[in-house]
Amino acid sequence: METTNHTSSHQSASPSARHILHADLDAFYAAVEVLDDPDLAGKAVMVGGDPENRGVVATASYEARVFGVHSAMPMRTAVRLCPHGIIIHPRFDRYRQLSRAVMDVFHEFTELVEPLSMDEAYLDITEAVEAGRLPLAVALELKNTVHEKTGLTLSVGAGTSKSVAKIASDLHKPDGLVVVAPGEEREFLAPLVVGKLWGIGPKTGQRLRADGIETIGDLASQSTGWFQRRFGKRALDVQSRAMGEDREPVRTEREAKSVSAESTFATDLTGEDNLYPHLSRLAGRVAQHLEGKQLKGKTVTVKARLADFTTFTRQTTLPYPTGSDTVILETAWRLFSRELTPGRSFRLLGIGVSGFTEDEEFQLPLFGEEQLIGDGATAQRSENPT
Ligand code: TTP
Ligand code: MG
Repeated sequence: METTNHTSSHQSASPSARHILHADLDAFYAAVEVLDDPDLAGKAVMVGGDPENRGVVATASYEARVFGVHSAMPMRTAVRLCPHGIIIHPRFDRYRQLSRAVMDVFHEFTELVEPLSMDEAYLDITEAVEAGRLPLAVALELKNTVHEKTGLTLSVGAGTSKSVAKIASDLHKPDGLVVVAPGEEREFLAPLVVGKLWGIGPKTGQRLRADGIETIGDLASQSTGWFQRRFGKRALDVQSRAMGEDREPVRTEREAKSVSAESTFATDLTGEDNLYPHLSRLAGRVAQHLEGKQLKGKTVTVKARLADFTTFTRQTTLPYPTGSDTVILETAWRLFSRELTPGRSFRLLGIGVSGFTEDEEFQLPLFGEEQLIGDGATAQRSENPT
């Protein structure tokens, strides 16, 4: 196990410091396949769709990643890069089962668990630390308990904010453990590339680099006025994240108001063939997040930004709550395809689901979900020129 402690040995936090863990299972779907078939251990495992059928890699074992295989890559490309790779079709029910077992372990450590997807969550462990435990000890126990109870390994980052914890957990994957001590956030973040910061996508990263801002340290040393000019409404958020000082609370499932995913493209895109795959991927991500949070919502929102930065949203409310990627995608596509006039060029797409049900249980529709989404939905329009 790799254990890195970016700390000086003493950990006297200021009284108000929070202590947050970000935990993320390693190569989740592939790891489950290895768990259930030990013959696969140490082999290049690629979980995903059929290469003959334009299938996509959901995830790959670290042995396959060495060859350049990664999530969202066409399986055909993966097979070319890693011909000896073993392709396995996903078994979502089994992944959900293990996800629940892992989340149950998280809940043994604190009530304050914010799942982000099936294999990832924030844990606020401030209470345990205030009771005298070191974040490092809690993180180690979390890793050990998950491994004992499920056989899976995870990477954990610990810090005084969600963004620092998340960056830390990603740093020494797989089986990583990185603790950033209170007061050392800026030093920890400084050498990392700006793209590691939540909210800095490839395009923003590229523009910052053009201005000589490569690292989070370069970013953090800019003036407040510069952040304001550069990021407008988002200035304070970006600045506080760059300085490792963001105050975003860990939100338990019930507090979530909406679940969304968006992406800015490396180049502006036109046409159904180019845009549909992105919408499909976003729908999958949103469905995965909903699944992780055990939520279903009735309202589906599509957000789009044109090449000229005009931004608009289109929204519809379904007659029943859903968490299904198919329903979300079909609904989003129905909303979006109306906006897809020939030649119209898009720089960003996003999908959100909101309007969560209060009840744990709700009536399933008598018809299949897919049949229902065609009718019964009401559309709203809203525009905002950001
Ligand atoms: P991730 O945590 O992003 O990836 P991972 O757990 O496979 O690998 P890592 O060690 O880097 O954390 O996603 C969790 C699971 O979600 C992943 O096992 C498969 C699924 N997934 C997709 O289906 N499509 C995707 O594009 C991504 C990124 C993940
Ligand atoms: Mg993972």
